[in-house]
Amino acid sequence: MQTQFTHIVLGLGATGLSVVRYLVSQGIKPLVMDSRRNPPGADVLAQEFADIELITGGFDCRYLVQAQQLVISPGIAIDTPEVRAAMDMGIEVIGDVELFARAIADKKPCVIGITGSNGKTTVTTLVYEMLLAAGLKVAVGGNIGTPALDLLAMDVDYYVLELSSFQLETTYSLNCIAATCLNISEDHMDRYSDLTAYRNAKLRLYDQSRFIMYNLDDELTYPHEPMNQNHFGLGVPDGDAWGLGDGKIYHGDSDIINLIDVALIGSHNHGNLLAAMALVHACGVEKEPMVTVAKTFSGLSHRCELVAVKQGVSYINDSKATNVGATVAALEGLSTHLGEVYLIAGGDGKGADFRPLTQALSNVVQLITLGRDGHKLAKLKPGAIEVATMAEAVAKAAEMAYSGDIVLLSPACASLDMYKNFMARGDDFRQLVEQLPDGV
Ligand code: UMA
Ligand code: ADP
Repeated sequence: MQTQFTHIVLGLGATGLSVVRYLVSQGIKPLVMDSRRNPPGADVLAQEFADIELITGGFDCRYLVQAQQLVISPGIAIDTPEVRAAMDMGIEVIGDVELFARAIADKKPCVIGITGSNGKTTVTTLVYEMLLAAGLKVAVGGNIGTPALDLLAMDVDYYVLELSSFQLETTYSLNCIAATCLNISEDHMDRYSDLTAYRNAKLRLYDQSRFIMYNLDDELTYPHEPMNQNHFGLGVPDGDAWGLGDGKIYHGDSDIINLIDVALIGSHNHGNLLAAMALVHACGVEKEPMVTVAKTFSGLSHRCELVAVKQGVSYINDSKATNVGATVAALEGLSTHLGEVYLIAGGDGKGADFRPLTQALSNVVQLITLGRDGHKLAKLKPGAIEVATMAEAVAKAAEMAYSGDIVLLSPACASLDMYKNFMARGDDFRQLVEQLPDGV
């Protein structure tokens, strides 16, 4: 007779492993399933939990229909037929962040939640750094890397969570002290029927927050109905809002810092800084720790990062630009640059409509495309050059660019058709650039 399992963990990546660890710590012995033949967590599972059963290569409905709860990883679509069938039978399907929310429901630490199409990791890191600078005990996790459940062991005042739309789809009771949706632009269209469905997944965060910050410059971030809310934006702030005026960051009519003293560059990053300041302000943090971080935090690797200047040409690695909105932000940020811009783009477009890039491409003198959807991007710009490898792309750009120009890798696509992840893509770019001759 087949063993019955009350809890089934779907997916055995970083999230699945964290869920197994948590359930076992609660005295529950789950069954694990993954649709991949060789899921990445299989070795660790065998080492740490030799008695936990793993089924690979698919989701076995015979077990699913007998379970009480399925804990699903973000990489698995909730519309997967086996999962949908279980839900239709009334079986509870939740994600790791919901388990985390239930685990801390009666505890002291507060959660700050950050979502949006772009800027999540930057804002999550800024908030984390500002809370640390204020002398608080903080843990950071979620989509940024460490699964939320792996943070539970830490003794903290705040959890700062980066939340993807996938994670929010299966989260119901997070109860954040403060949260934001930074912006909404097309992403993950291979998982959503349309932009509205994607937006609705993101805005689920608002219903699970006691205070929300939306982006005045992006109507898609506005809450469906009035809430306990405030906003940030790149214009002069009204009332108690956060904004910019005469070269400074303002909270209402109090100035916080001159933009000239801010280490991050680009107007999108000024928006990120405003959001971070507003979130920590809602947690009672004073101006000084915000200013300290604003003066020193110059950005994360692979996000509009200057990797080298070769023969007067600046090479910028923006490999984390995995959607159109991020590439538009990078090109707009360079629009006042005096030299020419050479753009290397392409990869797995995740079903995106690339046309919103067209206007921003007017700042680009030469588009060089690669990857699975490179040919689609190439259609947007007359004279675009299609290449097969990053080495060819860098060589082509280096051959054409002159001193004072910029070569920007900002793919507007995921990397998975050519690389393990966006970091590997950015590292490849950087290494190729480093091999270029220095000379003048
Ligand atoms: N997969 C299968 N079958 C399965 C399970 C997964 O094919 O049964 C595939 C998925 O389609 C996906 C990959 O395996 O391509 C990884 O999925 P996963 O859910 O096992 O991923 P984890 O290793 O648990 O990592 C997840 C997040 N990954 C995704 O949402 C795809 C990580 O975000 C996150 O850091 C981690 O949990 C901890 O919370 C990564 C990401 O790409 C960085 N996120 C997307 C993004 O930022 O755009 C949303
Ligand atoms: P996420 O975690 O949402 O992917 P990151 O901070 O890692 O966000 O940045 C991802 C990409 O988006 C990078 O290319 C970065 O330059 C760009 N970016 C960062 N903030 C914003 C923003 N507010 N609006 C548009 N693009 C942004």
